[in-house]
Amino acid sequence: MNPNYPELFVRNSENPILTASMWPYPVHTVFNPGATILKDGNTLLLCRMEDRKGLSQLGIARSKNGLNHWIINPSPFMTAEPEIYPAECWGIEDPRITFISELNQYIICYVSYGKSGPSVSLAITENFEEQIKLGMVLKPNDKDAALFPRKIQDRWVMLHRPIDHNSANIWISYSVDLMHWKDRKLILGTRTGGWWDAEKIGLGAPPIETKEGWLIIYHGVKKNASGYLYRIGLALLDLEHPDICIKRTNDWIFAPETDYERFGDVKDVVFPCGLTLLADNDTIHLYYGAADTSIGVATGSVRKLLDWLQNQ
Ligand code: BMA
Repeated sequence: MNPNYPELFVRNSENPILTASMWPYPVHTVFNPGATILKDGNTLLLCRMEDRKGLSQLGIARSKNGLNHWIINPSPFMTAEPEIYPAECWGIEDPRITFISELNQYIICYVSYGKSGPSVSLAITENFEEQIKLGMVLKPNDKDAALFPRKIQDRWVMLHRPIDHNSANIWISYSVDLMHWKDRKLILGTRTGGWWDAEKIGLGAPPIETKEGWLIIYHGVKKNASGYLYRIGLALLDLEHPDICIKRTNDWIFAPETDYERFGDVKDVVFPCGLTLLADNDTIHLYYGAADTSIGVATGSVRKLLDWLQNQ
């Protein structure tokens, strides 16, 4: 940590909180979890688990306080089913969970990885006991998708990251039935040259609704002589017109620093896919994949993030 910058997300001292060796069955790595707080108050993480074939599936870990004493399900929650969904023949990855109170269901946006590249698929679950896959909704090459928790002007809204003309930016799309998405629009693009988010960007966790707008945590990638660096920044989208970005971070706010973030299967990666907002409606637990190998959590405050963003 550099004392000249604010520490907007504070790492938990027990990080990494989840590693492959804690799993009740063989997995090579666990990372990039989606997150939610269940009706019983427990935190649920839907973790990407990569095996020694190199392919990923999704498994559940639960904890009372979202920090420690994790209980891991004895078998995966969602596996790739290439016979039914050929688009997931190389696995399913990077889930992002949104609770939709209007439907009383959780919607999981996840990456299906197949021969044409990554695509966005949806699954729906009431209680994380079982789930129903809705199938692919955004064709390859597309990923890093999450739903907003409510309809905006009578339509469901999704952020996602298509590769368009070799450029990886955050787009918004709309749907009336969750299956057909249209009116795609670019809302946040990579910057250029030496910027920390010049190579590619993508949504991190699902948007957080605040009075000031939708707070977005996104990852930005910089390419340098030693490879790619995955760091995290913020943006604020207009509440009723989320295709309008009101504010965007100049500085990144969280970056690989510790050994477990700097070294692993893919070095120098922090990659959040989920967060929980605690009962005070301010404290955030941000869950992130560290070096594509393990899972870390860092704590932040919505108020402090917004204040910092407004002063950028
Ligand atoms: C991205 C995704 C993530 C991964 C990251 C770093 O493109 O594939 O799943 O964590 O790269 O390897």
